[in-house]
Amino acid sequence: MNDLFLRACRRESVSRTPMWIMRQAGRYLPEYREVRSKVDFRTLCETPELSAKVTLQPLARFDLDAAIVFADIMTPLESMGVSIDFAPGPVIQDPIRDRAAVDQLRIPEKGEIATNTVETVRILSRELESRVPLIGFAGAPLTVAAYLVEGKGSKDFNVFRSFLYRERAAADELLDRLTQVTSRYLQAQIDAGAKAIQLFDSWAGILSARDYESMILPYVQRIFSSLDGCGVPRIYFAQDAAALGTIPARAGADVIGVDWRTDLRDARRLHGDGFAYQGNFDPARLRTNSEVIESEVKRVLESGGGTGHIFNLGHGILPDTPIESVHTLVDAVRRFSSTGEIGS
Ligand code: 1CP
Repeated sequence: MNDLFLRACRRESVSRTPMWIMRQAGRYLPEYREVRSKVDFRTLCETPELSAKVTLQPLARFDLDAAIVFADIMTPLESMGVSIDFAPGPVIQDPIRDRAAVDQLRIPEKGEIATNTVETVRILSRELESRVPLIGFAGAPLTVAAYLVEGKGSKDFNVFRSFLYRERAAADELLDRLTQVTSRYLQAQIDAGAKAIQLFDSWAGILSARDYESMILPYVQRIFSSLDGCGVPRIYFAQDAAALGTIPARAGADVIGVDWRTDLRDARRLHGDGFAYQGNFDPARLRTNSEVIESEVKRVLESGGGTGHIFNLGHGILPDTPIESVHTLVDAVRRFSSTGEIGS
């Protein structure tokens, strides 16, 4: 197996910087759109053969060093009794606004959570055995709770933030239930063969550091510490986290995902050499030209410092990204990081 990604997560020496792309399977790929023209998103996520097929699509086109199972951060919520539509982002039929709604959320056993996705992990880990590691994932408690309460995506999640400050007991109960289910779900993916896991905290940036630290961080810490000794690298990606200061480093992960707003050098200076770092090419820069892409790849590789750096985007790839740009990106990362000029 190509173990560059796992070696970089463990901060071991590598012959070149490994890379994968957040949301690497998805709408920018014509072969994904072809599958989606025949089935809706939920059916795609719930059919292991189809999710496995779509997971492998980007690997057939690009030389990537890891795969990530195709599912959504909302996928495990259905086993808690939540009804979700996708349009294309998650839409909650009955947003959670009070304690009674929280108390109705089921806390399923490990073997009952998103069983189809766990089966997909099982299929893929067999199929990828001699190729690249498979990453399992889940949404972080804040990010998932934000959708559940707001009811859909939002810029600032004002309804959710008000709920969090006003309904303290209900919010704590909600975060506690999500924490239990997320810990079990990640463990189920590891049991099924995932070689690393990533917690996506896409909306971490909506809270102040003080509020995040007192109201949210303990839950994230519980999730990561529940996986102590599981033997797989744990990645924490908190988007827009610059204002959160040292919080990402206190989550209990092995790898810190860095969005495009923060320089990787500054992240390393702040959190230290005890972590690997993942990121952080601005996905919007894939809509420029090869000159701009290549020079930015060089800059990101330099700021990543070589050892303990996994190249990635600073957030998910955008649906209107030209395929040619992704080829340019992948080739540039391989070329510039194998020369030995960058990092060591
Ligand atoms: O119409 C379609 O085909 C659905 C579009 C789509 C896709 C391809 C959605 C709805 N989810 C996904 C897959 C997905 N989502 C993956 C697997 C793909 C891969 O990485 O290769 C992953 C890891 C996610 C995770 C996810 N979903 C996050 C965290 C990562 C991030 O980008 O911040 C978030 C915030 C979501 C919510 C979500 N689900 C779908 C969309 C379009 C969104 C975001 C927009 C919104 O809130 O409306």
